[in-house]
Amino acid sequence: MPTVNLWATDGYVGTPDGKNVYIWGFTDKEGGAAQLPGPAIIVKQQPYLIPTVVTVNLTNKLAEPVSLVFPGQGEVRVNGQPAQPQYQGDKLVSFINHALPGETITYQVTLTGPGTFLYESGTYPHRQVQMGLHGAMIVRPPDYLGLHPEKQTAYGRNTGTEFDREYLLVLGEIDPGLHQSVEHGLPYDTGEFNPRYRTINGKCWNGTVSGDGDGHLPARPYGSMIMMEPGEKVLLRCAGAGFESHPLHPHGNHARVVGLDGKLLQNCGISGTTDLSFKRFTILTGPGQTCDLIYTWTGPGYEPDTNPIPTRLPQIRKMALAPTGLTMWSGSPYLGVKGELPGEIESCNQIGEYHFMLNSHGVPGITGQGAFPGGMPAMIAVYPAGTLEPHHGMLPTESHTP
Ligand SMILES: [Cu+2]
Repeated sequence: MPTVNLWATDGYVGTPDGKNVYIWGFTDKEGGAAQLPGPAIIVKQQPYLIPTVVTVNLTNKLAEPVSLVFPGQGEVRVNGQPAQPQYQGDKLVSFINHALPGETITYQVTLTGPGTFLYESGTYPHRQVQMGLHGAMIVRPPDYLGLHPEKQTAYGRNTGTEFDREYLLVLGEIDPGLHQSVEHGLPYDTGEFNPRYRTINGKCWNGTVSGDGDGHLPARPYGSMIMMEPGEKVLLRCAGAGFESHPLHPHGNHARVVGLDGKLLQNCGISGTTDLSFKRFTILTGPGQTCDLIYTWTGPGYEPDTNPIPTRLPQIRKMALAPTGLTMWSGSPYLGVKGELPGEIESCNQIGEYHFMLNSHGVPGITGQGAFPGGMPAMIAVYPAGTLEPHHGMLPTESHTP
């Protein structure tokens, strides 16, 4: 059975306006700094009817109690006993047994089934979860087999959830006022919540287009640069870790919602299976909610010889990104083709790939310091067929050795 070791600790993350924000968070490295979001717990379920129990050892390096809750999972035992909420007098402190400063506590979590979930602190959650004490939990179906066309699925074979690549998008916000109050031990009124930064995997634009494990963002190792090839099925695992709802819109095509809150949108009745999955223009992930989407892009006719598209070059001032002299235009409307670009303009499309935005349609969500773009736009990059390495967007089959 898989065992995961987590430490609750603190750290700092940078913001696009050059500030450093104090955070709390989890790390799976002893002596490591807090990570935002916490390390994804990825486990493969045991064959059906055999319970899968994940052991999570939490060591608390913070100065107040910290605990872990696992929304959507089955029974949780703590140090072998049934879990209990914790009170101080008549005041609820934790939804579940917590670790006091310096202590280690062991949770045994019985999984309910495959899907995308969150784990988070159950202690003063209005403060601790918002400070960063949260992460994603991904449960793979028992028949999961990576790189197998029918068995690389979100919910199991024959559930219509096969995918070619997968990306984790943990959505949240940062109110620097809260973080500053916590850093200096001052009181904070949650009613005054005023997030200045909306984040995907802890990052604002343009950190959202950095890849997995980019060295300059060590506390935030999960990328949100969606890289794919035409026709591929891309599983987007969205998890709402903040207080706000985030309406994400992938440009280029609608996405199909195949799972909500770690439940497959399919009903198996006596007379067969009813497919309850649906396509949406904009997909809302609410606080505490998870949402599994499958996104495909198949642009018809991107052949310069057989399907010439009469396209006029945009004006130069519309092609550049601000005054940088960079553009997302390759100089050609054809996938995988680069054309002439005038003047000093340099193209970001290194091999003529297409870029679409994947962004929040909430206005505060796509601005930062009052300007667009900021906050939570990310990008989808469609690469010409056969040019993308298979490892892009592949999370490990299991994050911790069984
Ligand atoms: Cu949009």
